[in-house]
Amino acid sequence: MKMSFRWYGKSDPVRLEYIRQIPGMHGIVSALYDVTVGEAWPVDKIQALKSAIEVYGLAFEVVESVPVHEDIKLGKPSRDRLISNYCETLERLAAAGIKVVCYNFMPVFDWMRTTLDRKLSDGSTSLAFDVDVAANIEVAKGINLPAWDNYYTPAELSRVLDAYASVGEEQLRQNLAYFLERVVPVAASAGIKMAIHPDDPPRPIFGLPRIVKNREDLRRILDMVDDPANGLTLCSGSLGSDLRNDVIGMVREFGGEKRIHFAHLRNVQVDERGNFHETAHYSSAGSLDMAGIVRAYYETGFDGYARPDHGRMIWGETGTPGYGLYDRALGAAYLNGLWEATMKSSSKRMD
Ligand code: DNO
Repeated sequence: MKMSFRWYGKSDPVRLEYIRQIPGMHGIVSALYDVTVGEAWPVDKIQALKSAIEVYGLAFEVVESVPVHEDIKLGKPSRDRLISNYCETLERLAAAGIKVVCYNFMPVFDWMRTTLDRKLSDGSTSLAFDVDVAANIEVAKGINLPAWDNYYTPAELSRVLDAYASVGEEQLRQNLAYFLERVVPVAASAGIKMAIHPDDPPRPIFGLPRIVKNREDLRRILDMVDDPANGLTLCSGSLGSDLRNDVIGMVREFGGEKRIHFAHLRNVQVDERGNFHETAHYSSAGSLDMAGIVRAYYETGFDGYARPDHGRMIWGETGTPGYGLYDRALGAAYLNGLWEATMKSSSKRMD
């Protein structure tokens, strides 16, 4: 397991010189945030990002994310040109030493929450999702829920939402298959592993189709192109915010088949209805058995990339909700501790 840390580039208030001080930190997960979605990433910008990271002795081997243009998800005629740009980006990233590319296929919105600063009993704050609040906003169609990595102006947003009126789950799946059939062979020959991120939360929002929610969805996606380069970002917090999802079982199944290339590790406190808030990484803080999840990775011989995922805001830190330094650093230390303890208490030894 190669422990990594997400960094939002030069404008991220979390500094690389601090990230390198977290014990056991292997590398940085990042992206170019100033390239228009759909355009090929310029080689000089990729190189500049790589150098900025490597100066601190950290590896740059994972990109999160190369966003998929909405026309590809919608299956519009322009998709062929956009897919060829996507392939160009993958080849350029491979040439710069990138091994894994994380992406998602969520229509319109990336992750979604109803609160970014829910106050927890210890005084920290975290991201939360309330089913009723989301439903009310959906009814009012006042789309002002917080979402990251949301690239639309309000006018574009209403246009793109309308465009989905005729795209249901089945059509979206076909559009994903079309994308994967073209992108995976290029990734495979360049030496890149594609890793789709699950829907977050793993349920439809605003009536939009969602096709990466559970074990069956993941299985269908892997079967679309049966190649190790068509793999998963297994996000414990996203999948785990539906209590019907057996995260440990998914790690064992898909990890056993070597289709998990990137592990997002975080805990959530969830109720039966799907309300949840994010917690400290510790098992005792939330609904997920983090030790069991790490054990499943260990026992399936996982040697891919992992990162602590969203943290709470603690110790007075301000910055990007979920992506401060302190709680994610505690998370990385805890996860590394679980890994070492699992390894040393196991008869099967691996590094
Ligand atoms: C949220 C993240 C997601 C993820 C994308 C991958 O914090 O896990 O935004 O980066 O969905 O494409």
